[in-house]
Amino acid sequence: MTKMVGILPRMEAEKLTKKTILSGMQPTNDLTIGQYAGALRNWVELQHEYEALFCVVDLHAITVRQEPAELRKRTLDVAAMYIAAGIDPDVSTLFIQSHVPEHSQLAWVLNCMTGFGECSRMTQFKDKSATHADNVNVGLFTYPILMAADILLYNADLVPVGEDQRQHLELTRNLAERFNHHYSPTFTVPEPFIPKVGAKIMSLQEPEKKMSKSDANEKATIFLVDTDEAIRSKVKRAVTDSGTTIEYTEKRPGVANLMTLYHITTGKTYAEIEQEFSGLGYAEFKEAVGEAIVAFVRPVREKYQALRADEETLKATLRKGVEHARDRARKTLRKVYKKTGFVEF
Ligand code: ATP
Ligand code: LTN
Repeated sequence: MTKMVGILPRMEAEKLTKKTILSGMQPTNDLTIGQYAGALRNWVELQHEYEALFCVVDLHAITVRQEPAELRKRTLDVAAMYIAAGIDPDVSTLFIQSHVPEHSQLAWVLNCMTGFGECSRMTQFKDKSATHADNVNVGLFTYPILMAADILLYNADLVPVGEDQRQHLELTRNLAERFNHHYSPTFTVPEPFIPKVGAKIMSLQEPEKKMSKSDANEKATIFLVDTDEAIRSKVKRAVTDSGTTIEYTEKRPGVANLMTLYHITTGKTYAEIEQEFSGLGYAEFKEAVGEAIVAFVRPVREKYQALRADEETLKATLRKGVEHARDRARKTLRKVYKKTGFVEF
């Protein structure tokens, strides 16, 4: 191995020795500051330390109804946003999930190893069945198994996600262990990477609820494509409480959430923020939070718009990514098929 490394280009050699991270997001709407805080921010941080693969999970997106032209556009939008937020396509592998058919193929094998009861317990399934009661399809039910396939196909060591994905990661770990135990060691059992701060950014309108890209109330969510004016107005109208001081406490989720957003966009600690606003009121605080988010989002939005204006380059980046992803995926699937007992093709 050491000898081989000497004749390989540096990046390829590093890929052979580094641990792997993998993550993805659904192209169901514009990305939010919540997704940045919970996941994307850590992808950017970790990409240099790990061999990093990031996909746009379009197969997952169709578990709720999608308009085809919109889905196609949003898939490229999300890929561009990954780059705009700091993913370097020369360092990380970026690709579209449906371009690697091995995801669906491995998902089938894992489907046959997952209990009906295990899927029934998934809280995201329960929530989505309630919000999409007119379309509770089987794909929504087996969604976490496809996610497990995404992760296990690349033997990811670490999966950077927000708090709401913890249960899916637990299922992924169980499936990896089950397969390894039933056949022979095959999959890496992945660890979730859920940040201490920012793993669950709350809605600006209902601070007891997660900020979601599909919230019906636009004022509840800050999108990374929002204009400066939209951001200022959303923060100004954010629901707080009847208190007056700026303190980080779970008892005041609205203020705590704004403090977290201020921390994410400025790097200041909670103690520094409390100090900065001691003696000042909510109006001054919200104004500062609004400006900090504007200053953070503006360059991301502008870079995104430039990337999106050149679709050919974006598609070429994704084509380059998929080649590397497929190489890895094929190898894992071949092993899995063999161990399962399928005759070699
Ligand atoms: P939806 O609400 O439409 O189901 P979503 O907003 O949860 O979607 P996903 O594509 O499911 O978006 O999430 C992508 C990643 O961003 C996941 O790792 C998820 O945990 C993280 N994430 C999403 N929303 C938040 C949030 N409010 N705070 C922190 N992390 C979040
Ligand atoms: N279910 C995830 C998206 C997702 C994902 C993955 C995340 C699909 N496949 C693999 C990490 C690794 C969500 O955020 N809703």
